[in-house]
Amino acid sequence: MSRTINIACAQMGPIAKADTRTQVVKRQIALLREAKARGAEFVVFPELAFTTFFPRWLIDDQQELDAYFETEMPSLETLPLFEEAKKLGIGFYIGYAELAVEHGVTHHFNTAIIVDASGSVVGKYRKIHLPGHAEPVPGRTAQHLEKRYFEPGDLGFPVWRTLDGIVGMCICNDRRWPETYRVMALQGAELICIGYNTPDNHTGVFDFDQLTGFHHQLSLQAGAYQNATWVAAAAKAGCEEGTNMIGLSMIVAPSGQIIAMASTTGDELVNAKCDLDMGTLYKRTIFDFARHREPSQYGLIVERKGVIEPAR
Ligand code: ING
Repeated sequence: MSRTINIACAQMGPIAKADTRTQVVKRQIALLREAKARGAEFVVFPELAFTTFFPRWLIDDQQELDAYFETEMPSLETLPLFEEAKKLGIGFYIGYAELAVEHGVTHHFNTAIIVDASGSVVGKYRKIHLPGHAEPVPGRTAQHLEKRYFEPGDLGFPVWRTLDGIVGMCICNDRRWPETYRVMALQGAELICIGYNTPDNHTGVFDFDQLTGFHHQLSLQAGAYQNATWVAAAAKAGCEEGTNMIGLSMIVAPSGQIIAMASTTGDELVNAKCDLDMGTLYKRTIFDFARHREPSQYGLIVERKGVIEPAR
C-alpha cells in the first residue's frame, strides 16, 4: 500500500499593510477550496501569511509593531481558516508572527504550525535562522529587520508523525542552511514544509540579487536530494508595498526533481501526488546515514559558529 498524499502549495500574492486578517483569510479559504477541488489533503501556506512582510520597515512604536503579531492561534479573525480546513478535511502548514508570554516573559517569534485535518495543531516551529539586521541599514529602499523583531527559535527542528508519515517544517531563510534539513532527516523526515517571503533585492547588489530565484530553487533541490525527503515550499510573492518578492512556490521530490512549480506571483495553487516511500531507495543506498556518515569527523559543524582560518 503506497503512502501517496496529494500535497498543495498555496502561494499568496502581496498582502498590503492595510489588508485586514479577515480579508487575507478569505483569500486563504479560496485557496483551500481550490486545493480540495484538486484532491489535495494538505496545504502549505507562506511565512507570515496573515500580514504584510513588516520587517521591511523600521517600526519604533511597540504597539504598532505588536499589531502584526498573533497572541493566540487561532484567533477570532483567523478561526474561519481553521474551520474551513476542518470542514474540507484538509491539514495545513501556515506561518505567522507569534507573540508569546512564557513564564512571565514576552517573546516574539517568526513561527509556523502544522494543523491536521481534524483542526488540531500537531506541531509548532519557531524560525531559527533570522536573516538581515537588527539595526536599519542606511540607503536601503527596504530594510530586512527580522533580527530586530524576532528572537531565534527555541524549539529546535522537530518532526511529527502525521499524514501517514514523518513531517517536519522550517521557515524561509532556514532553507538555505544544510543543517536545517539534516537535523530533520536524522529524525526520519519524509516531507519538509516551508513558507517564505523572499525579496529580490536582499543585498542591493544586482549580480547577487539577479540570482535570487536560482538560489531559492538550488537550496530546495539540494535539501530534498541530500536528505531524501519531499520539500513543499510556498511563497508570499509579488510586489508588496513596493518590494518585489519571488514566487516559484514548488514541490520537490526526494530525487531533487521539481514536480510542480508556480508560474505567477499571485495567489496560485500548485499540487502534486507525493509518494512518501520514494525516499526509501535513497535512504537504503546513497543516503543510508547509519552506514555512510562519519559524525566523529564533523565536530566543527557544531562547535564553531563563524569561520576561523588557519594561521598564516
Ligand atoms: N527572507 C529571505 C530568504 O532567506 C533573503 C532573505 C532574500 C536571503 C534573498 C537571501 C536572498 O529567503 C526571509 N524572510 O528569510
